[in-house]
Amino acid sequence: MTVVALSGGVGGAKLALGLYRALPANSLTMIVNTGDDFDHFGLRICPDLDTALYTLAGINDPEHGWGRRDETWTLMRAMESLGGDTWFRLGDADTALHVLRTHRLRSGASLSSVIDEIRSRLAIAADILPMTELAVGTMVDTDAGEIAFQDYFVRRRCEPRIRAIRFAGAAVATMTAQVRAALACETLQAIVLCPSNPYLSIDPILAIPDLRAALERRRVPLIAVSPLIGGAAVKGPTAKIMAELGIESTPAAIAAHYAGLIDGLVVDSADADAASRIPLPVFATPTLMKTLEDRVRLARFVLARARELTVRGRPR
Ligand code: FO1
Repeated sequence: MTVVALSGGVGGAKLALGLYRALPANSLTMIVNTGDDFDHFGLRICPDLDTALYTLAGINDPEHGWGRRDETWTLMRAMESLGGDTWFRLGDADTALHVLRTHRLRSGASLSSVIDEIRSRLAIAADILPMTELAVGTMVDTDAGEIAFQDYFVRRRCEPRIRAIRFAGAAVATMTAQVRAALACETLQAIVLCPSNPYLSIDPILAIPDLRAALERRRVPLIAVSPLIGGAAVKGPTAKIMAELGIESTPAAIAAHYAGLIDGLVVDSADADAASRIPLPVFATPTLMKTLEDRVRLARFVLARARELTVRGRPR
């Protein structure tokens, strides 16, 4: 049995870790957003892929969710003293990964192969796949003009008001061969949309035309987990962005956003009454993931509910 999880960064990786621990070894494949990737000081930075690697390896910073635990910051202090930019905080150990990846990519390696090399080094028994090998960049149109993702998210702390979001390059991008194989795998049992920001983190994955088409052709249930708890996001700007885009921050709006794609939605117990307004199977359970036990419990719940679902419009 294998399970595919589509994920962005911190929130999605929490559930992915639960799935990783709940499933037998080598049963989980993560398809990860690369719309946040960017070049900084000449280094290729892939935040969501690195968050997936560090989280599944158990070496992520538990406070921020991104970066490594027990990190040191000599590089950033030296950078500051030299007058360099410090708005994007690169830890010393984390930077080793950015340097190695950049070196490998410049030597002609694919991003998929570099991530797989690191995955193997970190002894992770799950596949971690970039959604595409091609450049896709999340661009945020705001009242301060159009801004690249990290500039909006980190440098400007999501403060500008969002008017629209686009994924530059997505229309001509294609999924990787590994993503295609994972979605066509004979032993695939379920596909999970992790509780990442739907607009900034899951949409870039869904914007790749052949990847979306493969999801639509699936023969297995696709279940999403709402990132909202009682109308607010646990962390990050999901609710703020929904308000700015004129969307109510409710599970019904999340279900509508994924309409035509998902077979069921997991919502927090605080949102249990949303079910009556959603034309899909809705399952309520506590979705706040503070501990590893919370992550594994939610993962088991999601897998059990996925087993009960039928794929819309098609017999299984
Ligand atoms: N997020 C921040 O809010 N501030 C940072 O300084 C920061 C540095 C950083 C370094 C490496 C890395 O892999 C991720 C980092 N992130 C940081 C997270 C990153 O911006 C992610 O794209 C977002 O969390 C969205 O997933």
